[in-house]
Amino acid sequence: MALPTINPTTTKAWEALQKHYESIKKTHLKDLFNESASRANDFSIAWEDFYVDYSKNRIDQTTKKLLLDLAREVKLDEAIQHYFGGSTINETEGRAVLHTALRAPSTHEINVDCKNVVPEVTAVKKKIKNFCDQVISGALKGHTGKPFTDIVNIGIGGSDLGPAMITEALAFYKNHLKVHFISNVDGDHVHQHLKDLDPETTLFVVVSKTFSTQETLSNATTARKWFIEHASKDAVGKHFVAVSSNIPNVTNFGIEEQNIFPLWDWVGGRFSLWSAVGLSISLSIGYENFASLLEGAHNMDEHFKTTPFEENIPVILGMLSIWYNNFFNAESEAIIPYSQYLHRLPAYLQQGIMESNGKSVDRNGKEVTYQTGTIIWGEPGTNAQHAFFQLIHQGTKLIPAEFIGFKYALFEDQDHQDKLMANFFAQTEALMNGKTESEVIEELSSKNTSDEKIKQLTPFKIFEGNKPTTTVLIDKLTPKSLGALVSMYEQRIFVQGIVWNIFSYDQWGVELGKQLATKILSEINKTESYQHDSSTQNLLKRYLKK
Ligand code: G6Q
Repeated sequence: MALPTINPTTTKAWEALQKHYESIKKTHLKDLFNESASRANDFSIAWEDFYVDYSKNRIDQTTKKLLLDLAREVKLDEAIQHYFGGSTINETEGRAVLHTALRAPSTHEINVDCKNVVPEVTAVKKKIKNFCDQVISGALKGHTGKPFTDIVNIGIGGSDLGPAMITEALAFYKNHLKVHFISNVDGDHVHQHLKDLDPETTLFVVVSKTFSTQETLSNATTARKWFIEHASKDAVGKHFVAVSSNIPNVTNFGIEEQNIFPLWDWVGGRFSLWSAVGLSISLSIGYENFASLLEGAHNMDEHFKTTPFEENIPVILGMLSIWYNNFFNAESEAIIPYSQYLHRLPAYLQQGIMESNGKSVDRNGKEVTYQTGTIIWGEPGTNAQHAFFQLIHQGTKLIPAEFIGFKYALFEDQDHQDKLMANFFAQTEALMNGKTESEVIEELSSKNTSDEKIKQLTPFKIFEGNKPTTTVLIDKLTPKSLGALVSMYEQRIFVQGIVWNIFSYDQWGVELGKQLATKILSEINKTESYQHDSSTQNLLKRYLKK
């Protein structure tokens, strides 16, 4: 076994944390700040252009010590070595987990089964660079000699969410190419896009690690059919490229081998944007920017690998999440980017976090007896403030929230930026402080409200506060800082998976989903018939009655 298999609840630290929780659970954050003038400094980390302030969390020095004791007792340090060293830590699929190798400099040596994988990674990067340079410059042309104007990424899950999120997030850096993402097997998705595309100037990038995913193959087939109808079969080679590790399936589909960008089985789908799966990112922002994205991620990897736990951003964030999930029994966490560019980040992280750590069997093959996984949700601020923030402020649930913001705006509109960031800072302060009864009464009195009205309204206007938040303040949204941010979350996923003693890098639930519809589809196509429960039977009957 490459990874330790320690049940976290059997550790001394877990027991100590349980006791400690009883003593701190009612303590108000305001009191923690009043007790220590150095709290903000004590519980924050400055790293490169990141400033991570976790002082508005319901912790004290003892909490931090015990959480890090827990990390040590479950042998997180040993696990990190195995992870970066290329051990087979994805045991249920018999694979290493090395998306970190995709962003390592070409001088590094990372061995999988005694073979250094870095030269292969470097060769594929070169292929990506050459291809993107040619498409962007217009040197590579469509079948009628026109340069490409539109790129269509066809993929789903890990072959869609990462590239789509990053392309949106780095829209400021993009070139003239328009990038589209088609993922859903819902035919309206593909046809809605196709209707506006020009077959002479459109390049399709079919992304599927396995090249056997129903959604992607259906969408690619429909796109190919549309292309042949509007152009010709012979021209397919000029307009379709693929990213896959299944070369035979791709060539069977009709894409030539030289137009295939390979990836490896040690790259998990949801961690694959750093590989050729990120081709559409590189096409959209140019290879140099794509390389900066990788560089930022690599820098965070190094920080994670080499920094003592006390100052290690992913370790601290991961352990805080464990604290709320397993001791406060928090049901979910919010991620609120104060940047419209990052509007797809919560959805992207939902996959990374919930697919990786949504497991109920531990690394010993036994059912876990504690909560794993965290439910992630969020939307950009300030929009989120006008929507679900009410529940975070005054609802009955404890929702730890992460606020991500940038010091500098990309269009340098200082007026907007100041307003945006005023909200950013005000919300975490308000979530912490709340509003006391006397503050509410004072506020209402100052508006000449009658005593009767004050009495009636006061209970509704009180905010308990004590809502934990973590603030990630970054200088500027650049490819490099975004790479570091995404890596920060990836490494946090790893930390939590190790503590929970689960395998974070398989996804049998997704595999099941891939099989389920096949049976019913054959029934809809009237090639088979099966027995179902009466509910499914009725629904199918209704669907088939046209
Ligand atoms: C990610 C998952 C899943 C996967 C898609 C697409 O970790 O495994 O989201 O990325 O199912 O798979 P293919 O790339 O093989 O089409």
